[in-house]
Amino acid sequence: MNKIVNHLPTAELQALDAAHHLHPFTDGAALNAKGARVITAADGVTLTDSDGRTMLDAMAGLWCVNIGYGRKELAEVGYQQMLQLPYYNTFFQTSHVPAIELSAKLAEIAPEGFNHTFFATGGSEANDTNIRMVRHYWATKGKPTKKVIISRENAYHGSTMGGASLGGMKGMHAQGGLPIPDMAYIGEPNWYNQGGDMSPEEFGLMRARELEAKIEELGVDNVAAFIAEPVQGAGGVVVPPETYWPEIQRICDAHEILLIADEVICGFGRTGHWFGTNYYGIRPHIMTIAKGLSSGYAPIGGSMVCDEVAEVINNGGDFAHGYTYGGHPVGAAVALENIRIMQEEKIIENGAADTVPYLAEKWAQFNDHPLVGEVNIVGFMGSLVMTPDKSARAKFSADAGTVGMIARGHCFDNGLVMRHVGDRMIISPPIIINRAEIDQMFELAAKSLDLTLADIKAQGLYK
Ligand code: PXG
Repeated sequence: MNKIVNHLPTAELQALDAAHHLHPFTDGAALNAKGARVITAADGVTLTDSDGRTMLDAMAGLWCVNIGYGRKELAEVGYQQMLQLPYYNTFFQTSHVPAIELSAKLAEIAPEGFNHTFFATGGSEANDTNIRMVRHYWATKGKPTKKVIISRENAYHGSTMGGASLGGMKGMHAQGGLPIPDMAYIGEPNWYNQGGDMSPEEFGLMRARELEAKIEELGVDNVAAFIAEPVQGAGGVVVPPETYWPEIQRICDAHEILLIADEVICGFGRTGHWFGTNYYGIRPHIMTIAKGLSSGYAPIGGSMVCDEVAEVINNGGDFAHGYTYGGHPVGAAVALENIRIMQEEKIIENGAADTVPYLAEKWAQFNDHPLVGEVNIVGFMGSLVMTPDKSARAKFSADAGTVGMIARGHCFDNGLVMRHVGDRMIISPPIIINRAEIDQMFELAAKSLDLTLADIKAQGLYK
């Protein structure tokens, strides 16, 4: 394969990066003082940086390279599509082949009753679409007061004004005057950190019933929808107690509101199923999709809507909404090829039968590590909660994230990209990861946890 290796030396790239590039979710001054790690190539589950160092990417980029790096078929399809039709839109009575074929393919793989997609270029845009679409839906049905969207604390639904407002991250709301009006929040189903003396099952029910209480408090005539990730991803791979989703479903069925499942991370095999919705048996009205839809090879996202919503939107006159690059022909062609490969190679089915249980078994071994208070795993997404005292589910005396940052540093130094969210370590590797690579990931993670434990003992953070 022709790898592009004629780049500038790392120090020069870092200097240019510091001089001209503003990074997302980054303390710019701190980054510029040390220089960014520059990734130059990748193959399978392995990244290469500008110094030629390799790392096992246990985050699949940003939860998206589900099919793994280096699939030439996707490059070929993108190239051919650019030659054939690099751009056209689907506004003003036109359509194009990749968007048509992708929308039909999505209808085939999605849960029953999902036959329509409104395209965007990523998850944030798709969630912005959802805000406007659910409000337009209710207005079209003669209920214009149904506007409030209920979400959850610590949820992540994107970084646009709409997406970040739907999200429940306080640090994000604090910047830029968020949330926008008509948003409401309930607690997150995070038993480990918030469940106190309750059993996980009791806590799951309690959190779900906050939705019912919130609908009653606001008045159902004012509530448009509830949005949630089947498993919270960016919030730290927070897996809800088993009682949670059935109770949420009961509440949504009992009240006249729409359920939006944000499948941006959970979709396309991440949970060992096509959608997180399949994993939990949830019946949403709308699903947000992005990331694994194209395995990150090209930007594309969308809102899949159930037949009832599609019918109202289709018959509600002009829906005055759309993005220049929504359903971009190259993104759509690449997504189609990605899904073709997933289907033909039975990537999700084979994973579910083999590597999903294998990873779960390996990951569960971290229960025995002295630093680990809880182990979570659903399909190919997992977390480890670090604690100075397992039995008390205690927090560290240092600020949240201090120990997580130490662990993340050791991971990088050992050639493993494993992220931290506060003091949780999270993984979301390409779903094509094989058993040998899972073993390697586990060994590198174990080594990094051991080094972290030694460090924090020396610093007096572990009793
Ligand atoms: N919904 C969910 C559930 C997501 O995880 C988005 C929407 C927004 O998608 P776009 O394509 O607009 O980024 C996401 C994105 C992190 C991290 O730190 C997670 C995401 C994005 C950036 C960082 O884990 N998820």
